[in-house]
Amino acid sequence: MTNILIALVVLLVIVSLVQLTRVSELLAELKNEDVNEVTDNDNKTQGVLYLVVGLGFVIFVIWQMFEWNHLLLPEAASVHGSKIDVLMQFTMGMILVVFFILTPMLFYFAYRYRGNKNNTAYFFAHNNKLEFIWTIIPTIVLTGVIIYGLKTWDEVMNVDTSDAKVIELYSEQFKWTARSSGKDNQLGNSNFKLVTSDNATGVDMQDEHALDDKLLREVHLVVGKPVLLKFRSRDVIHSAFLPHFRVQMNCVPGLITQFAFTPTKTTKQMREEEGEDFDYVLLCNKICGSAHYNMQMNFVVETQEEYDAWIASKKTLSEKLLTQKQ
Ligand SMILES: [Cu+2]
Repeated sequence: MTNILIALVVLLVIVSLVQLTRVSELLAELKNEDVNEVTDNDNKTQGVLYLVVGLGFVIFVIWQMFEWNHLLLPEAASVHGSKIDVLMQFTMGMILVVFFILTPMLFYFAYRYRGNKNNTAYFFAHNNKLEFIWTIIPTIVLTGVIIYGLKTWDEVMNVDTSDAKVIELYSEQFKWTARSSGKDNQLGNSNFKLVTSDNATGVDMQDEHALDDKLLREVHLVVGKPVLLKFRSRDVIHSAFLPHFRVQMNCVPGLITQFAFTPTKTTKQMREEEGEDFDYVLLCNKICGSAHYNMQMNFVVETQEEYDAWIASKKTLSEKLLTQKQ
């Protein structure tokens, strides 16, 4: 009901504005004035409006930077995450410097050089020096930013994974299933042809590495220990997104993708800093269907002792098979 009322009010405002314009046009006709003629006064009004809008926009940007800053992610909770944060801050810093120089100039120039009956335009066709400056400077700066970005990407993606704990994240519309690699730290093979109602992720139980694998509804990680996540998808492209660790990787049907990282803060530490209800969360960052928004799983970062106790309480796939047979 409120929405209908708001729509009605907007409609009435538009109708009255149109009517007002028509009335002023009719008045001008009566006075024998040309409504299409732009006077110096009109230009001044437009110029001042430009200044007001431009200044308002810059003030709004500064206001939201302070007011909404708390909505941004907290400091990265992974080793590589701080590199990504520094890259982000560097890029954002440059954008802001350029923004705060150019935006006021843009609006001020529109005001300063507004139309004036006594002015004629200055014919200015070409200037090699200017062309040179505004081509070369952005080229050098952007090349630098790109090289810095590629270097960071290379450092983040090419890490030593030899002693990382291997965990698989299996995505489907609309949930995640995790598979821990068990004591041998090797995931058993899997194949989509093996997917059944009892074997929802298609694990090949003929492969001996699969016997000690554990299917999990929640992923636990040890603080300071590297982890290698392997991603699969059953249906469409999903995207595994762990915002607090600055981790994101597509999950592509028919392909295994991966991302290795080392968490640096336990869930407990984060709760002390960010509030009691904090949880590390795995989200899907590809719009993969109607319940995409609900596709998430909890991650917990804890000490080695806490992890050992938790993982020991979970059944391996071969233990599950045994209980099924009994
Ligand atoms: Cu998804």
